[in-house]
Amino acid sequence: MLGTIELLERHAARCRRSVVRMVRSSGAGHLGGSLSCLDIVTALYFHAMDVDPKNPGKTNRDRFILSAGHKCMAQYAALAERGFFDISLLDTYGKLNTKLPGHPDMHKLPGVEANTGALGHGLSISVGMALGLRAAGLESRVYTIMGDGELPEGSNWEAAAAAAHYGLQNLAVFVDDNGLQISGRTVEVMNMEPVEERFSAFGWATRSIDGNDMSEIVNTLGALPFEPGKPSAVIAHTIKCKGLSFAEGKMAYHYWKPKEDELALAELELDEAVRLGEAG
Ligand SMILES: Cc1ncc(C[n+]2csc(CCOP(=O)(O)OP(=O)(O)O)c2C)c(N)n1
Ligand SMILES: [Mg+2]
Repeated sequence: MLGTIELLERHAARCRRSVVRMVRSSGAGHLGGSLSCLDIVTALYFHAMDVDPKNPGKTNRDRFILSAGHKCMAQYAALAERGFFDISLLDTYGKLNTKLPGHPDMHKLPGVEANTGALGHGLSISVGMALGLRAAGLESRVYTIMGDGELPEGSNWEAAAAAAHYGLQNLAVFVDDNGLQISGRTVEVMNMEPVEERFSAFGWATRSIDGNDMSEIVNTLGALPFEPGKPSAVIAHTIKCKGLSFAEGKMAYHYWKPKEDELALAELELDEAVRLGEAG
């Protein structure tokens, strides 16, 4: 029988394949960041979060905020895999009047909690939600994914201060620290290191992990909140484009508009990963 980690890895392999399916349908997409955060997104939807695909608006659900909204192919893939909608809807990604636009829209797709894509707003939204859940007496958590490239946005640090001030232990942030953003290495575009110490100095409880290692992700989720009365920040070291050998760690694949031969190569590689997962 498969254990938790193997099952989650199987879901992640299928979700990676779904990401490339969306790129096939629309012709392009934010590949790199979607693949780097995908293991975390998978663990959230299949291990950590109390959500109900049949009742996506239930009051006591956990909330997921994808602050770096351009990574939404990861969320769409996980929502489809979890049964929020039929997987064929993925083929409408990025098309006119789709429920799956290039940045997530809460008014179009059940399961999406906020409209994101303008970087630097997700943490503020998350703080408000965490405060609201606590005020309502609910045990629900807010899980937020940020990109390392959005950390320089000043609004994040107002939100970080507020989260600590209000002792929001029901808030957990994952920084998808893939070392790259749209135009170069994050430390060269705007150096925010040391990121973990920065959150810690703002009053958060912190951890650093390998954000593409399912065991580490699951252990980390099991340890939340890291300290009572504090928000938790996970600096998740990841690889941009994780899972596609020819693209891993390369800035050129931030936004991917593939030629047919490269797309076919990607499909072959990810089909094989799915097959291996199913065989395991
Ligand atoms: C306010 C704002 N400024 C600029 C952009 C354009 N933009 C889209 S993705 C991106 C890079 C983000 O880097 P990161 O958060 O590290 O994401 P990843 O590396 O995972 O793709 C930028 C600058 C934006 N979406 N919003
Ligand atoms: Mg990045």
